Amino acid sequence: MEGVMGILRLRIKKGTNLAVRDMARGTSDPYVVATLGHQKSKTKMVDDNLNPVWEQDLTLTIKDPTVPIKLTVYDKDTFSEDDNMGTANVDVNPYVECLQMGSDLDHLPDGTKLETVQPNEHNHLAEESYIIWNKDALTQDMVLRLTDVETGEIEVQIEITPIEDHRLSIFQNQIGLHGSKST
Ligand SMILES: [Ca+2]
Ligand SMILES: [Ca+2]
Repeated sequence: MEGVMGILRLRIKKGTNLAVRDMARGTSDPYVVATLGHQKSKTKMVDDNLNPVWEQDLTLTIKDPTVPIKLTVYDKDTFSEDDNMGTANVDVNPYVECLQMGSDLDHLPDGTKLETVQPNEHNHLAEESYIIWNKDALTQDMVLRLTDVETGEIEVQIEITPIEDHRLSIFQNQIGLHGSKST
């Protein structure tokens, strides 16, 4: 667990109005792959559905706050390579900023709104979203507009549970991570 700042649970809820990648059938068989650095995790595939409900949790660990989580939707195909149905990135930095509040977080009541995140060209948000402190974790519900595709949005919830010992040293980690290698 060395260098780990927090455990990140990504709930992949559903997709809306996704792109057609099986032209003959006019549909797709979508699943979502989440990557963060070298970590990779994916949802099950939903057959024949452009508005799939996955409701599946993927778990990743945050080590470097400058690396975004990349979500890619694919259409599962049997006789050819799976088709790309768009991507969206989740910036981890706003959570790291919240984690820097350190032990102050412990005194906050559940449901405290820590930050409002507006849609911009980097975060792929389709609408305004909030980082909430709830039950010893940061959570955020978001609707992400997929890029590199003609249509589609996905709904995800992110939940980050801070690792106690690393709370105070997060800032140092942020500065020292690049170029330093633990052996
Ligand atoms: Ca296909
Ligand atoms: Ca397919």
